[in-house]
Amino acid sequence: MGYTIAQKIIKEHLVSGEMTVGSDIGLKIDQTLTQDATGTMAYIEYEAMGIPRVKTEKSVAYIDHNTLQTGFENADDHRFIQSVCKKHGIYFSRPGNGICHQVHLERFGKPGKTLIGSDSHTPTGGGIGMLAIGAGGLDVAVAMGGGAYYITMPKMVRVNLTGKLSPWVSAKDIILAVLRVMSVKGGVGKIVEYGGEGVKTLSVPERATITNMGAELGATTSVFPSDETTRAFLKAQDREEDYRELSADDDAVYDEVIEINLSELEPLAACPHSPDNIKTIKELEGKTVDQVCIGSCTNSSYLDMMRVAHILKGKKVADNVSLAIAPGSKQVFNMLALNGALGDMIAAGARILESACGPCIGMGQSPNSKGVSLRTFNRNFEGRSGTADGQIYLVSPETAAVSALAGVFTDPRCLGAAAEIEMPEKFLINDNMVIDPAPVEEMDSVEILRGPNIKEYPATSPLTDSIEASCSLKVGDNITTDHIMPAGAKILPLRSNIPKISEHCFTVCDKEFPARAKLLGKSIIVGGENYGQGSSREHAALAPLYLGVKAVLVKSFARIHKSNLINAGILPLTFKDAADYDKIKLGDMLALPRVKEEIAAAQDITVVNQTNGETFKAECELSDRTRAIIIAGGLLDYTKENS
Ligand code: MIC
Ligand code: SF4
Repeated sequence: MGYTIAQKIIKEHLVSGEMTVGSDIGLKIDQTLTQDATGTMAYIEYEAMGIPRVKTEKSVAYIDHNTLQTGFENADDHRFIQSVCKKHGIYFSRPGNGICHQVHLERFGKPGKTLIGSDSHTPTGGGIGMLAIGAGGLDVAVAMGGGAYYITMPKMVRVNLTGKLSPWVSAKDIILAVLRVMSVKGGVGKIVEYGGEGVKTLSVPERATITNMGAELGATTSVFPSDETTRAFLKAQDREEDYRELSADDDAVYDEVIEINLSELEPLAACPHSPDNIKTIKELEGKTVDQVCIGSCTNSSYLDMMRVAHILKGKKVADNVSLAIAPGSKQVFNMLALNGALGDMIAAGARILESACGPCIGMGQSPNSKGVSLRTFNRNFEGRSGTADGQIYLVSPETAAVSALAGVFTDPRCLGAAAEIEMPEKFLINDNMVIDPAPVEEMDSVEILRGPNIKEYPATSPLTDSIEASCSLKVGDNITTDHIMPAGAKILPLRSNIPKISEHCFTVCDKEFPARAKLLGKSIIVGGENYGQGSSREHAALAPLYLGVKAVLVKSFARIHKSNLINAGILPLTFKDAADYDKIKLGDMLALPRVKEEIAAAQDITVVNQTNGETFKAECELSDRTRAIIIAGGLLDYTKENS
């Protein structure tokens, strides 16, 4: 039996476990990336492990999220990360150099290598044939220290691309079409591999748009083959030597196959408030638009920006629209500046932003009240834009640009014949915003610069024999990490200060939650399906840990959040019978009388609702390793105990 692309990379990197679906496998990690909003905590954790120099082939720290410096906090964090990088052997990508995923694809990603990143959109690297996975900061810290990264061996999904996109239909429309088929939880426990004749018609950045938004499917990762198009991209980035051919064997076996005929696709939008709430632009045509934002790690490549500039050239943004554009990297930005495309954007009336996440993470450009905002981004969760009643639609750069000119939703196919925009044969290479680490002989003399906002990792404790705690919060299905630990300009600067950031935990759902949880001292959160979807932010586990949350009892979990809970020593429990969800109310006193014994013996967990007398069972799906982590009180304690 042949192998899929992902299975080939896994096989080459397997350090423990067996490649059978559902088994716990350990992978050797070649590269890591962090961004600043998760990075400070990841480096605090790395320091706590006491390993002098990273053991990976390449580790890069990017500053791209917290670039709005409204106080000392973010700038202090940047300096902290920069000094840690210098000391411990990590490359530092300065603020302004671009969004981590875009820059990593351009300058560092290599086909066939493994990459984990403390950001859920790390699978962008799948566009270049990497096995690139989003993880919690602590997992990334462990990998930097040379430890393996553990996942559950996923199922394999093949998306067969046939045909060729029509003019003005784009890669974004492909992934929105996949989301329409699979939904935001359809990818949980799976790797999505793209194949078929249609692959050849897509450039590397277009492939990366698709693998980036595999995160929205809940998939472990997504991957494209590495072929002549990949070679040409790497050559244009002046690193052809990094090329390696990679494709699935003809007799590779997939658990699921999805067919997408590119020729039949039309421009699509993900409507508020979920990336899988798909409509065609035709259905929305004529609806008034208030704001358009073009950029983010999904759609800010050179090709995207050139198409946008082409559409805007010689035209004017509609009076009712505010158009903001953020090129994804310094490389892209600089090329647009030199070839005149930036001038076309400015002349049309676009507001040009720095190369960073910006509006995607609520760092500025929040839309007006009830504002309709068309964004080329990847997430449109409620409130994420910074405007609680903002109506965010996710669309392609082409749809965004024509709609910005028209002032209403407009199908870009009205532009007629396709524009002649080619991938450059040579990108502009200038890595002067990447700072190298200090040579080994100088590392000891590097001083770590710690600002006053940087606080310690919250206290953990080993699992107790039993737990008695009230239900401090009851929520429904598809709770995102933006619900649990909101971001935005006000809260993001607190990412290195868990006591402070925890005051905002779950306030989107219930303003009283932080105070109530703190008062209770220990408590349990109850939720529905796909709990914790979205971001990899471990703060969504660390803030509950700080607030005394002992267990989260839900119908199902999203992958990264579940492992962040385990890393923080919080019990991830699922209802054995989903109907038992109705047997708990906010404030009920819950008891897990034999929890430690049951966890140790891999048995179901007994839950007693002492308030109404109901007793039922919950599952705690753990591997031998994660069981030991939970019993130890989290991954930091476990790592200390085992080193
Ligand atoms: C996001 O898109 O939600 C983020 C901000 O990039 C997060 C990381 C974070 O919360 O810092 C992610 O996707 O993991
Ligand atoms: Fe940044 Fe947005 Fe991409 Fe997250 S999704 S890495 S916030 S651009």
